Amino acid sequence: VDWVQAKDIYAQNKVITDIPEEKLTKVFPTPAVYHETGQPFTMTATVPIVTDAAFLREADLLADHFGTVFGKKPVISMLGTGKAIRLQQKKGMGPEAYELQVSPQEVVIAASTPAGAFYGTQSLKTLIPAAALAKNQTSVSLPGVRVSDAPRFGHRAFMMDVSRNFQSKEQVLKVLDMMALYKLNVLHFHLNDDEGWRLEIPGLPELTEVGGKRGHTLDEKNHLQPSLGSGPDANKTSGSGHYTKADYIEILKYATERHIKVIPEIETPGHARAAIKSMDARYARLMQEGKPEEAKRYLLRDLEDQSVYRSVQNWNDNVINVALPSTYTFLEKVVDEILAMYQEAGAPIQTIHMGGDEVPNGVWEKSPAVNALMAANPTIKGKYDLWDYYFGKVNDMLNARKLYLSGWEEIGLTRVEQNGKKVYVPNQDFKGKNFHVDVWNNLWGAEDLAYRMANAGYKVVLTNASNLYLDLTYQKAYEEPGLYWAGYLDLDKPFYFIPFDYMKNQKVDTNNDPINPAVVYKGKERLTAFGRSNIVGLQAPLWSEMIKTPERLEYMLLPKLLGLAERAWAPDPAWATEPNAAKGEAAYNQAWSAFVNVLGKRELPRL
Ligand code: TNX
Repeated sequence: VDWVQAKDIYAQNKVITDIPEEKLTKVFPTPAVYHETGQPFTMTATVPIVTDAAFLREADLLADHFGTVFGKKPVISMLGTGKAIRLQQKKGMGPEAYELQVSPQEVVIAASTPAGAFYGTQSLKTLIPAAALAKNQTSVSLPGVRVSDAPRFGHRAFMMDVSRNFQSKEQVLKVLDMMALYKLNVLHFHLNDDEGWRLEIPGLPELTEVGGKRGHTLDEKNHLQPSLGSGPDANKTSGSGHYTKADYIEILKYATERHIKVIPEIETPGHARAAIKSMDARYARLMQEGKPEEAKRYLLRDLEDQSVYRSVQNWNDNVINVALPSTYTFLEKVVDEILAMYQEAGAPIQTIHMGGDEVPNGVWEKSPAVNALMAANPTIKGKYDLWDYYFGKVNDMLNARKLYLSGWEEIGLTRVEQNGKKVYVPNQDFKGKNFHVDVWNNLWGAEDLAYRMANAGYKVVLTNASNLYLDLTYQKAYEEPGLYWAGYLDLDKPFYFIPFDYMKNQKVDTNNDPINPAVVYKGKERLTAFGRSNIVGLQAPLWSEMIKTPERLEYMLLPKLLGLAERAWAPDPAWATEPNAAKGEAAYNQAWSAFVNVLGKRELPRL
């Protein structure tokens, strides 16, 4: 048995066969209100899609989908009586809410907004029997349902790391389609890291010429390998690469049509080796051309810096210097070029994610530029003051462009002494700023960190590593390659995640995990009512140190992503609050079967 077969065995073991198929909801994620009427609608290529003007784009995408079912696209019109699929604008519904009614005479999707109408069409798509997708059909029977639905969270995010290993534009578009089908609305795009810079920035060609090619990654034993993964000799196509400006604009347009916002991440000041090396190369070139002033313009490190450090992932040269004016010139240039791409694509942008995670101790300590900054500003006394200085400046820079700052939890943390111990606490200086933070650490005594930050006033996107890090392997069995630093991650982990009380009912399935034998809730702080109002959503990242091919990406993504989609969209299931364990288990089993139903019979790619 190898790890590829292992996933199938795993899935088979999980299939609960005693639930009749007709009892499963046919719309996924589970809608807020769902009834089956037993009165199907027969769809053919000659049935028109009749839409209000506001929903023409959504009608067109739906028609495209039926086009693949029938081999012929149904007609779209704005007027028409008789048998039809109707997209109707209705006042007073929520920003992403929709109603869907399938009856023998007509299918009606009602919503106030194009996003709502879009989600109605996605639900309708899940009603098409999977068999119909296999070959050209003359007609398909859509089961009769009455659905009234709206998402629980406004921020339903998938984070895609294309730095460690690259994925093609085509693969990104495929991921966007998948996200749309499961009603996810944010693609957090991790565009740079130590191993690579993946977006063309006009005027800074070195970023992609140097930063898009060079690469290192971790092997199965977590040892650094200079020529694996994103290096030029990477197997298949996933190593080097970048998106041109035109590619990125195409991605943005595609996402926008599908009501997905793309949050670009510029990872700083740590995890920034590719950017640093690229700007080093630019410096060397311009020095050779005899242009020393221009050479320094975008430099990201202090050439005199003697500091010694090691990042968690073993780099000793991956942190940007926060004291150099050229650092901010660089960031402004990158931000402005990115904003120009959004403008050209007509895509919305409210925030840029500026990273902020995992800056090692020892950085900046022996940098003359940093020492000069500290001498001129007596309030800056060490790493954490420098941290405030840096993110304060970055925040102002984004605010000046009508954007707000988002980042990993660290952007909102500071270190203080409590009872003789140094501990991380929400940074009061930044409290009330319009940040949003992705809180990943729910381990090692930081189990309640997300709630502490939300209670302190930060807008929080729950990104709990042990439940939502899709790059963690499914299980230990069969020597499946991959990371497991926060435990193993199968569909149970995201599925069992209870956003407002995430240690409750958590199925601790440790797979004999030697690193995290059991997640024990050490945190004391519970979410307050105010804290609840600050939880803006959920996010699942797929880090790509180990993702060297598109097949690997899909293998790690599915079915785990469905767990995220369900928890981010659907209300808490009965079992989350069910005091009777047996009943809770039955409800879970039913939901599991719904997954398997979706997974086995719908349009999901399988390995
Ligand atoms: C942690 S938690 C990281 C990433 C790695 C990932 C691997 C966080 C924000 N950073 O740099 O890719 O673990 O699972």
